[in-house]
Amino acid sequence: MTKHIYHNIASSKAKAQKAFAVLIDPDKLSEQGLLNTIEIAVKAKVDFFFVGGSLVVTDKLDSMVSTIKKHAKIPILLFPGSPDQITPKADALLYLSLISGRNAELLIGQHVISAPFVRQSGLEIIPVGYMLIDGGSPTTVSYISNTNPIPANKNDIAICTAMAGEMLGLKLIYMDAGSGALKAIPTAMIQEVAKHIQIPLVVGGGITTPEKAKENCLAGADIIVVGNAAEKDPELITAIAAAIHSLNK
Ligand code: 1GP
Repeated sequence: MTKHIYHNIASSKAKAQKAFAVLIDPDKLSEQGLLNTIEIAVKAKVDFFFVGGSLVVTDKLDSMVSTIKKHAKIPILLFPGSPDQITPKADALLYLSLISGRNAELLIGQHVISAPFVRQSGLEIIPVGYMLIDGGSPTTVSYISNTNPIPANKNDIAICTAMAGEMLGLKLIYMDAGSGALKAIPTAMIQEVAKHIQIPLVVGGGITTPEKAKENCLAGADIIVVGNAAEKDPELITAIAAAIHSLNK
């Protein structure tokens, strides 16, 4: 397997090309729902599938990744809530360190326990500084991770956290209000964080409109992630992809 996904993300950033990732939560989509989402995503030229969730209670991950592989060439990046959400059938692993929190397990503990298995998977490993931002109500991820999100009006904390993540050598910063967040991350915070880091910036959580997706890109996000809204209305994928890609020359 060639490991070129991060290289492509970084070179897109260098060219100011914006990308769209659709998040697939294996618990939430039926087989038919997945096929429908794949078909729409292929037509809309979606750039990535992220697959995973903070709490996955079914064992459909492996078969869902196989189904995506069978029907699309869109790269599949695992976005695991825990080390058991890893399958070598995907293309890459977002190797998340929850740098907004102070839960040692999610900063390093689970990485240590799963290291041999992760290495053996052959997946491209992309080290990610994962930052939870308060989205207005407790989300599954804030509950499960047992961490406090960064308050949505504390730009300075977000900036310093992202800067520290970059200086630690992490390759992406992912700012997330959490799946289904009431409020998406404020544009001003995205703008401030983007100004202070060189590495690509991923933004997700509570994004439900093409306008917000585009606004986030203009503020400096490089990859926009949408899960919930696309589950409810898969056609939204087409509109959001068009809005994001309209910024690319
Ligand atoms: C969650 O960023 C993702 O981790 C996507 O969030 O499901 O709210 O789009 P939504």
